[in-house]
Amino acid sequence: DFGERKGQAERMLGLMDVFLKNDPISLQKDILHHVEYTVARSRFSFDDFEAYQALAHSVRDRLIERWHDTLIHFKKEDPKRVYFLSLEFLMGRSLSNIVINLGIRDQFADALSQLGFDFEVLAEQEGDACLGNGGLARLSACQMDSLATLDYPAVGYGLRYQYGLFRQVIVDGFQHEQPDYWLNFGNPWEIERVHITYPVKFYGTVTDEFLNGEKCKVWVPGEMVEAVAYDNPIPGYGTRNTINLRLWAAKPSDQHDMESFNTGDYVDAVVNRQRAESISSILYPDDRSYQGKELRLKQQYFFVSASVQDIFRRFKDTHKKFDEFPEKVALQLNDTHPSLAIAEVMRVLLDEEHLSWHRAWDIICKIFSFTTHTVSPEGLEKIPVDLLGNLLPRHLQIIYDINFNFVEELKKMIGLDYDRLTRMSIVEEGAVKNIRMANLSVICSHTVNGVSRLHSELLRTKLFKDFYDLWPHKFQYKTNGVTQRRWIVVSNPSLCALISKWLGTEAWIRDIDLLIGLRDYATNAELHQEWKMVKKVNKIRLAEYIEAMSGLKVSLDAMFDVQTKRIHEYKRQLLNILGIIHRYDCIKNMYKNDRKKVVPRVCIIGGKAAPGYEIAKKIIKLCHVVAERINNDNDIGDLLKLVFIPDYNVSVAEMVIPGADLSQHLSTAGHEASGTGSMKFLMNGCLLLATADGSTIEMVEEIGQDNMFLFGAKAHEVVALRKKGPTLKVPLQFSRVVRMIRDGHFGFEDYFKSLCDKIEGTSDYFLLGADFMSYLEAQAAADKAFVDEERWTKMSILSAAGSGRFSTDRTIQEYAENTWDIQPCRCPF
Ligand code: 475
Repeated sequence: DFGERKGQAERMLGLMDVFLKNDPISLQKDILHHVEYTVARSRFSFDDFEAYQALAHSVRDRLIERWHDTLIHFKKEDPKRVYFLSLEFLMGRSLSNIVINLGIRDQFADALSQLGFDFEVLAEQEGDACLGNGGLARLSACQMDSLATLDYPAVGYGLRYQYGLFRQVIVDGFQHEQPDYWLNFGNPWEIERVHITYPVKFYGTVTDEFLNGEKCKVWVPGEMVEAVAYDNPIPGYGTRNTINLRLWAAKPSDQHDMESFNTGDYVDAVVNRQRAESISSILYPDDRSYQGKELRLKQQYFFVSASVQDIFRRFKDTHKKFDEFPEKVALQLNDTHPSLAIAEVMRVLLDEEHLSWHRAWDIICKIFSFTTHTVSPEGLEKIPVDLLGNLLPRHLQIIYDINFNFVEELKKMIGLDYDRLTRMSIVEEGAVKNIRMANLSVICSHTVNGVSRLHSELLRTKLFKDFYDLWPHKFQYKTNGVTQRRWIVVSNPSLCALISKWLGTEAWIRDIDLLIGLRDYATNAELHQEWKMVKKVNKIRLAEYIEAMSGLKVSLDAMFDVQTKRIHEYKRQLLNILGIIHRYDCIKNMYKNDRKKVVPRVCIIGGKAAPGYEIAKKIIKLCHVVAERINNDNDIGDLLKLVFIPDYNVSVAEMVIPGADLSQHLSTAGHEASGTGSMKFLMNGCLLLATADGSTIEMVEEIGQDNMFLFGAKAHEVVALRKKGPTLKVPLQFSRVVRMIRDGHFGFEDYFKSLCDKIEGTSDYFLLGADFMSYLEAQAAADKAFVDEERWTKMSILSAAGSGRFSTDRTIQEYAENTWDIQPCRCPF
């Protein structure tokens, strides 16, 4: 009875206020309410962590209001949505980011201080959500922030790993990995949706059956697990819009093996069921190599299948004809990791919705876009055919069919050029037959994006040249970005306030192009004073962290020189360490008087090595033995210090980046697809010492090469240099520092032998020797600039002022306009 229901609805509304209030008393009541009833502690006795929990729940309540409103608004408007599929999201902490985006940080801080708590202290209680490895994963997180802020109707899909990226602990200078069981203390930012579940099938066989006289394929699975949705609301800044990041967790399915319960051992059967959960239990910690592991493939299909079912369910709620699908759905593949979605959508359209191949394929070609984050051919994902055929027999058939049609078409276009046909085929023949996920993605996507201009050029001329020649129109690029909300507003509040003061507005937080206005004051003495103060405050914070962590006291007058990122040979942390040894050696050999001229440095290195990556682990150990030697040399004092920051993650980055004077980005040119760490440093007014690689090339265009320290071979020179190989003359300075390591100057000479072998003679693939002199020159230029305080500060201001192009707001806008074809859909306040 409608009348009665309406009456009830009115009564319910009467019982609740329309929205939660944000005045100090309401906030305090709310926090105490959660202390007592959610955290279940007495309101007269709770500690900082419990206060954090109560605070987080009060924030969560307000977040949920907006999230509901946004979802209802999207449902009503039914716009075309983008579904962002990524196996990794590196969110870090959420509290500060959320209250800032909701515009209620100060209200909460005031309310807390009246209760005797400090907002910042409570915010530090939160652990990081590390559901990703590195650049690719943090990019997804920044892009979600921009999608919400720019009001785009977007949904993120991923996996809810129970163990995030391993914690790095250093024992005697060696990396050890410890599990990151991050859900141990609960997660207030997720909403468990016990009723949003989908069955996901694995293994089994495919049979031909007849349905209404038509032959069709039926997949009879051998295993079934349940995907349960966990929703993570992502608020935009300066808007009510709050979008959804839906992460899937695996649970045993009720439809699964009923048989064994009737026949076998009950306890064994229950234990067996529980194994289903292992699918979403752990994040793979390798950020570049593929090992053809079944569990990894299961993870990929698990999250793809659940997401695709969810997308179809939403579409079918309001639409009948699948021809409208491309008008409502854009599917973004974040690298090839989710590319099974192509075969899965095809399977659903063919086998479940019974569309013809022709109609289904037509839809596929309109909905997928693909972004690749890699440069090297070895980085491209391959799946052994046997593995795929066993786990997903129907998908393998579909991929073979797609390939057959593609190769037939290709023959018509290019003739019987077998080499080229072999290269372009989705199936790689050989001792082990493989499915090339990148070829599948390129063939089935309407757009292929690179992550910087140089990267896109390398894709067109090298990695995907054959495809570019065929379909030039498919290839675009969107230079990466980072969100200024997290990387300035959250992590550097003093700089944030300073920028707003000088620009006379906070509008730059939504409209990053306004930052350029700082250029007008690049030589203003008053700004210089305030700018230096901000840097000092952040250096103090970083110095305190270093002391607490390692006991090392560092001088605030020294240049804080930082290189933090995953450890990789191509990123050349080793070049940095060799440079540090060289600097140490020079100081040692100086007359006492000359030492006065040395610019004091605190060199900071941080980053994780993939657990199986031996060379990377040796680099970490080398850093420690060199640090041990230098830091304990009384001859050196404050002139040089070396610190390794363990367990580098998002929250550590938020503290390190604002405190850096100089940051290093040393990848051999042509190897870093984009690089995003550099953008965070740039926004924080940190000067860059870098090669002309990835996005740095575009930074030079924004801030000018006078405001950066560039060095090293250019991408086009690298190939020629490698060819020269053995005839290349390596500088004496280089041989000398390598010899110091070999001769046991820092101990462990046997252990480091293979590391030294990798960079000497013909095996110096990443050209440390060839770039060494140029690197030292750039370092000398940085020293020279640093002693001229006025010049340095001006460069620093111009770096931040020129960083606007590197906001994900720009990246996302380009994706929306040129790749996804979606419009903003703003929820009314
Ligand atoms: C690039 N991660 C950066 C960044 O576009 C670039 C690979 C396999 C499995 C798990 N993770 C990965 C990456 O490939 C990755 O992080 N790539 C990085 O993506 C964002 O800025 O140059 O190396």
